Order: sequence, then structure tokens, then C-alpha cells
Amino acid sequence: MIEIFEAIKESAKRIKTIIEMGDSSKSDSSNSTGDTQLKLDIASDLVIEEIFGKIPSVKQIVSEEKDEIFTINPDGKYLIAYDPLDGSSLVDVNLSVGTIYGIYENDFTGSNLKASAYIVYGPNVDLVFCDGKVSKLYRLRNNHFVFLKDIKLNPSGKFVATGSTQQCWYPHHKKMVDDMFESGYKLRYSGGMVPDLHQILVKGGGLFSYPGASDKPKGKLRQLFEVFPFALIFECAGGGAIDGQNRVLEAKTLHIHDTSPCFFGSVSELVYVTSAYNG
Ligand code: AFP
Repeated sequence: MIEIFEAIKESAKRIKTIIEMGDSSKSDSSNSTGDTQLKLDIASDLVIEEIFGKIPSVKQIVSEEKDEIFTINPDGKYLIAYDPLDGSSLVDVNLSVGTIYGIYENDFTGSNLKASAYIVYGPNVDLVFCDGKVSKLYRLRNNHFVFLKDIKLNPSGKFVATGSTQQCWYPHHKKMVDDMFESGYKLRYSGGMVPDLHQILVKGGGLFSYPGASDKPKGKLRQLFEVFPFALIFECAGGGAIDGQNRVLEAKTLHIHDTSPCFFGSVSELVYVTSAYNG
């Protein structure tokens, strides 16, 4: 696992440079789910593929930008699912974006997720690595990632990040969000899940939701590349991640690009979500 952590740090430094130098315009290709790719998406994906392709303990890798799983070393132990540059459409308006990693064993399922990590490229470059026990925060200083703290969520927070198109929200979800604002929660939503979730983790609590809605009943965020990795990080930070009723890490994955409704947060906010979603 150490060599994977080192590879994540190396990829982060390379992608940081790509963002700083890169061309945030559209490429003439689209990814496996039909989204037009930015040149940054492709360049970031290639960096991760190159770096992880050299690690003996890596058996397979799969990118959110692609449809196929690549076998690196048939005798390897770990399966890596990654989103090379989540929120890349925010680069041209100078908002923070991120890279997300899920490190699985045996197969790409929530129950086999052993570790996860994300990097936020913003005023600082922050990295959170979760080994399945604790979520540790690092910050890039003089080209080295320096440990800052173990992330611990308070029982409740004050921020709420409300994803999905409001006109498509189901009535019970809209009532839940309205009630939260009525009780004093503050809206924090940039359109980038990595910085939006990072803010809740580092500030100590709150709720991020990307629910199922009439336009996307199974939500938008992908299980393997986005939902599961953050779910592990939130659980190891003393919070949790549910789909409205159950732990998202217990969700079944039938296809590598399956999505899941998701609520990430502190314990008391998730109790509130569960009651709102169970009448
Ligand atoms: P892009 O990668 O296409 O910019 O989407 C980012 C994202 O997948 C995730 O980072 C955000 O939380 C979510 O989409 C925002 O979606 P909405 O624009 O529908 O709120």
C-alpha cells in the first residue's frame, strides 16, 4: 500500500502542473458516458495510467474516463478505480477540482474497498488518504506532502451542500433541505464534489447530498470512482455515507459506471436524512 500512496502523491504533483500549464479547452473526444472530455481530463488520465502501470502490486486499473478495465499485473493484489480530474469543467472559472482514488481487493465492489484517497487542487494542494481505519490530511509544501491532522467529524455541523437540480427533487428531499436551511444551516456548494466534501470534512461536519431525483433516479455520482471512496473516508472520520436508507458501501455494483444516490455527513445529519427518507 505504501507504493500506492507514493504513486498518488507523485500523480498529484504531475496533475497540479498540468492544471497550471494546461489548456482547459474541450478535446474532440468524449468519455465512456458521453461527456465531452477536456484536454485536462485526458492528460490527467494518462499521467495516472503511466504511474500506476509501473506498480507490481496493482492488478487492474479503471478510469472514470474509460469503459474498460486494464490489467497491469495478473499477480497483483490491488484494483484501482480513479477519477482523474473530477469537476474539470470548473478549471476555466478558477474553482477547485480534484482527483479521487478507490483501492479495492478481489473485485470492484463497495464491500471490497480497502483504502481511498482524494486530492484537492486549490489555493493549496491537499491530499486525504484513508487506510480503512483513519482519514489523514496532508498539504503540499515545498513539493512534499506534510501531515496536518487526522480528520475527525463532530456529531453535527453547520454546512449543507445540495446537489442535483432542485426542480427535479422529490418532495420529501425538498422538505428536508428547506427544513435544514430553516434551522440555520449554511449553503456551501461549488459544483465540485471534491472541494465541497473536503470543506465538510475539514470544517468538522455537515451534509453533502446528491440524491436520486426525477431526472436521475439513481443519482449522478459514480459508485466506484466517487461515492465509495468518499464513503470510506467519511466513515473513518466518524461520520457516514448512506443512499437515503442504507450504507452506500453495501450497494450492489452491476456495471463499473453505476451511480448511487448519496448523502455524506456527520452522524446527526445522517439520522435526519434517514428519518426524512423513511417518512
Ligand atoms: P463534472 O466533472 O462534469 O464537472 O461534474 C462534477 C460532478 O460530477 C461532481 O464533482 C459534482 O458534485 C457534481 O458533478 C455536480 O453536479 P450538478 O452540476 O448536477 O450539481
